[in-house]
Amino acid sequence: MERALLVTLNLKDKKTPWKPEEKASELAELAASNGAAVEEELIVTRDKISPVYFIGKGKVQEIAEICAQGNIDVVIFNNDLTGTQQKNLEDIIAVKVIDRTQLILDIFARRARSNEGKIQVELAQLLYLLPRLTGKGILLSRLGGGIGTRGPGEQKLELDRRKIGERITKLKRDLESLSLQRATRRKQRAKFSLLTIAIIGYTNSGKSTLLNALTGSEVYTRDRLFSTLDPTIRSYVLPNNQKILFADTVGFLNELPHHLIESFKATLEEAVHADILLHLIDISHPKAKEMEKAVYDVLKELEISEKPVITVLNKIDKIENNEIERFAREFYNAVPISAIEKKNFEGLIDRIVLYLNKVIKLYKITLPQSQARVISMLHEAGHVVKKEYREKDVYLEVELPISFYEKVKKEIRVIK
Ligand SMILES: Nc1nc2c(ncn2[C@@H]2O[C@H](COP(=O)(O)OP(=O)(O)OP(=O)(O)O)[C@@H](O)[C@H]2O)c(=O)[nH]1
Ligand SMILES: [Mg+2]
Repeated sequence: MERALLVTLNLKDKKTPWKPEEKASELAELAASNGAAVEEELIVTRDKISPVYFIGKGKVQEIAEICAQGNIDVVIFNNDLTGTQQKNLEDIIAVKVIDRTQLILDIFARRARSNEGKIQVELAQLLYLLPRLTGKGILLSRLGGGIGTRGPGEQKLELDRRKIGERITKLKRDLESLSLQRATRRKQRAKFSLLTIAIIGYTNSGKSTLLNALTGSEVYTRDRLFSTLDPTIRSYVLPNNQKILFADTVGFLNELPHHLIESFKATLEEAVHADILLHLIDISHPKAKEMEKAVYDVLKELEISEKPVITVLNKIDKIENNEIERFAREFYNAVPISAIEKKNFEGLIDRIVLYLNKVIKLYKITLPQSQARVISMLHEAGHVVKKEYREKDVYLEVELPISFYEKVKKEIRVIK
């Protein structure tokens, strides 16, 4: 276990929705989620950021002493550091110094399972590291392994500048070809796809637990940040026998670095292509309101804030009953549930059906009986309200996702 010292900056006069202590406690959770032992947490108050040491030199020397006395292995800063700051800090502190983004990337590297996920993480790691490597390659290798030095699959990250360049070119090429394959697969899937609801939300809000409870699947859940990295999709049959899909997705975080979102577009793709977003909020968390905002910030970056969103308040088993009503009012029109105790799933399903009506329309379709495959497809994707055989044709009244109908209307040779 690496022994960590955490540093959070408190900029005077800068009002943010998260207090320094709250930011610090989230950093501690991130570090612990990554297997570090948090030994010390410092909050440093300053007027402005120093380009040389980020914080004051006196403070850096203090940190160096704490590190020496406490056998600290790594100092983690809660803000992005420049290469110069990082190098200057390491020169004085004499232990490895990393920042919040590197910590998050390290977590992602250890959680990545899919081939594409691994390439995305390593690429993001190297792109982040490259401009920060001023003489640091030697230092990092001298200071050994651990957080900030490992890529996906526990392999050591490349630290040689020249080799990094080659590696980046290769990873980009691999990613491109994978992305082409993915686009083809998605096209095939989209042609006959079922309606998809993506479960999104802040990390640790209970997304995987909800997917498991609804669909009886066994996605790994744990009380730590970023348990899920690769998306899982499972089918679900509504009370009217219509089949839909639920997608579990990677969790969001406050101030998720922009380029990190960029490199995770593929992982977030299920959210991007979903018909409806189910936004899960851990209502028992004191920062629930701010977390909701952080999620909307990411949705904006992904350019999907216009999608229909069902807000769901999770973990109501952890709060008082009278509070549930207050929160439901506060979070406009939200559905309160407990994923773990399967509380109020009826309410959730009712709401989903209500929303489906917004993205579903009733279509009247006549087509030849010989198109049996298409007919069964319409049964799968929609809800058949009426079906009549007329000579060689079938007349169907079927509720279909608008997006589905738009995609397949050419294929199904509709006879009006
Ligand atoms: N008390 C309570 N705990 C819950 C509930 N739902 C989930 N949890 C717990 O919350 C923790 C996180 O659950 P996950 O399902 O892994 O959360 P997630 O949103 O998938 O998290 P990431 O994949 O890390 O983003 C686990 O310890 C769950 O047991 C709930 O309704 N009530
Ligand atoms: Mg999860």
